[in-house]
Amino acid sequence: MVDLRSDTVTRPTAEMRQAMAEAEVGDDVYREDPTVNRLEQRAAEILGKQAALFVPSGTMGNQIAVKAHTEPGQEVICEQHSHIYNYEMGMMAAFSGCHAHPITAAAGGILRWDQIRERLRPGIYYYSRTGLITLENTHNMAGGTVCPPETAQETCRRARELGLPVHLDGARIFNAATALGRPVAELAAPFDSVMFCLSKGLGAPVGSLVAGSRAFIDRALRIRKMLGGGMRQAGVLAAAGLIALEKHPAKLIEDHRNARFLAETLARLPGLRVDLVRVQTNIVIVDVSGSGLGAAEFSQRLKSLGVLINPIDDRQLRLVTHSDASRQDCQQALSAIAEVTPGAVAVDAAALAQQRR
Ligand code: TLP
Repeated sequence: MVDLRSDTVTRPTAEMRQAMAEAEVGDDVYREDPTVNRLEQRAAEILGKQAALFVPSGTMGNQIAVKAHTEPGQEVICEQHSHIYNYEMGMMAAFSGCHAHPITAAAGGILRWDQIRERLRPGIYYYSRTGLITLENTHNMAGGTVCPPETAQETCRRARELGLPVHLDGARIFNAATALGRPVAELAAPFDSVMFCLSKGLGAPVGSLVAGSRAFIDRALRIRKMLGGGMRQAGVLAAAGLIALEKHPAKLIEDHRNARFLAETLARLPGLRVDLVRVQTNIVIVDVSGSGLGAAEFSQRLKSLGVLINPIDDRQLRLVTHSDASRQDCQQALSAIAEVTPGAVAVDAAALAQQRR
């Protein structure tokens, strides 16, 4: 099977498995796991923050940040198609007692300060107060788009002037940094807190980190425990995470090239539409409605040809490249897509690849 459902599907490398087997461990609830401590320290250094905390998932990392920054009854500003709003089971309400104030950004999913400013609540006592602003970089459902650093900087600067914290869902911040050719620390710098995932493009089997000030992480530690996220000998997981952090950022460029290759080839197939401007990292969203098939049916047919690609709505599929999907796997996926697309000319993906070299 070629699996382009997500970059979460990667298996740990041999090097990760060996490091996991040999990891020095202790009880992390007592903060005595040396490998977890090392991972947290490295993550904080790379992000340029005072401290970081290892958490089992990106969802937990985001929700810890919401709880740490807010009080019940407040509003959290987020983008309409963001992960924190759509795919975290309403946890900001269920756990933090906050409600989401979603704002629809333009097609690229990039929220700008002028849009946010209009939605801030005035300081009248009977309004629900804005407690937190969240941004997402890269923006998953907009197609892995990168937030321009100046846009994020402006939002954070203006929010700080008003005493409002800003959290970054940076599940794929390393992809953003790769696309921009800038250090991750520079993209993380303006934010009060940042969550990033080891288990996506960085290839680790489990885990994410939240990073911020020492005081924020002290609060986050307590909240992680409230959620049952104290993980004891978690060094076996952190060991893989350390390799992900040191070795995998350099590999992301390959995932981005593969996504570009997929997108450009798909854009030439009759019946399919891809917005190439939005293909900036490792995600490709393709509208298959012109093929006469719905996205679910399209996905089912691909599965029968050995290719896994998920629909994200009735019309669109999302393809995500990662370190376990080679250029050849992408070519195989393209051939299957060409076969499923009625009226599509057969695509010789290999020949196309040759042309591009
Ligand atoms: N994204 C997953 C799915 O849940 C959609 C994926 O396959 O892309 N923030 C962003 C931007 C994400 O894309 C995800 C996961 C998360 C947070 C949550 O991370 P996990 O799955 O570790 O809880």
